Amino acid sequence: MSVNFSLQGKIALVTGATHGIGMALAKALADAGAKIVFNDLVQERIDAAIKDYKEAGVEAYGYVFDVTDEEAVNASIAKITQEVGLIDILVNNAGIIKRIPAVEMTAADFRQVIDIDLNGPFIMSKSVAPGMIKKGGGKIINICSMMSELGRETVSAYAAAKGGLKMLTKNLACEWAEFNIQVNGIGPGYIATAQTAPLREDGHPFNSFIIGRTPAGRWGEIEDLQGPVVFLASEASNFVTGHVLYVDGGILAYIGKQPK
Ligand code: NAP
Ligand code: GCO
Repeated sequence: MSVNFSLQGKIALVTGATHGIGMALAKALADAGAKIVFNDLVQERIDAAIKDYKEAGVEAYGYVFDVTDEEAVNASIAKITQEVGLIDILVNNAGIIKRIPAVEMTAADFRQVIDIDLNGPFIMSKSVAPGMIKKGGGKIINICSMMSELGRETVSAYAAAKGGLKMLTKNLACEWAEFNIQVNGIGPGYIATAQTAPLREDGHPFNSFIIGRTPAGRWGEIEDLQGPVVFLASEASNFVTGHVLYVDGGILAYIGKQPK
């Protein structure tokens, strides 16, 4: 049985991929044969990332646009289509988190997280879908979170956005299946990146808490996400849609260490 994990001849757009999880996902897609397109908010970070990709042997095309700006997204997708080609794979990775107790969080802070983490993926998906339909199909992968399932103190906006992103994933999967577009999510657990650094540094008690709540007994590494993204971007997952694949070391399956 030859299962096709190859992405040869495919064009993948990964949002927010100048570092962190996004860059790791883009490099994995490139290793599987995809041509990489990515975006960020700042040209300097795009330029630095292109150098990083080149050092890793990846030819990447960088564009500056804000995923929440529908006009800029549509103009950029048109430019990408003209300069690189129609997008086969979209990874909605760009996202922010604000850790603020709900009673202290302003509506503006809440709106900003929802805008980037939920509206952004909608705007991006809506913009690339016509090209995918034209090509006869495509893959959309939304980077959700274990906070798509669970809450914790201070991350109300983020959990609401990622919970919504899980349902957006399921809904677009239903709407676009007839066009052979598979829409899935990846739900990372706690991954060691710049975004979670504040929770791990200087003996932060959260560090031992998470390790104790994770059956695998460790923080995830960005490399742990690379196999799952290639699977969901490839023909190997053509009958998988509306699914969120949790890459969390078992944390969502675990009630917690039982008392001795
Ligand atoms: P990160 O280091 O904060 O990277 C996020 C990226 O998104 C940055 O490149 C950022 O660009 C970009 N971005 C933010 N707002 C944007 C906008 N409006 N338009 C375009 N790009 C924008 O985060 P990460 O840890 O790599 O996480 C990446 C994704 O995984 C996020 O969606 C996050 O919620 C999710 N996730 C992370 C973890 C974890 O443990 N780290 C776990 C589960 C899910 P700038 O650098 O220019 O700001
Ligand atoms: C937090 C963390 C988490 C992770 C991730 C977990 O403050 O709880 O930042 O939200 O980023 O989303 O899956």
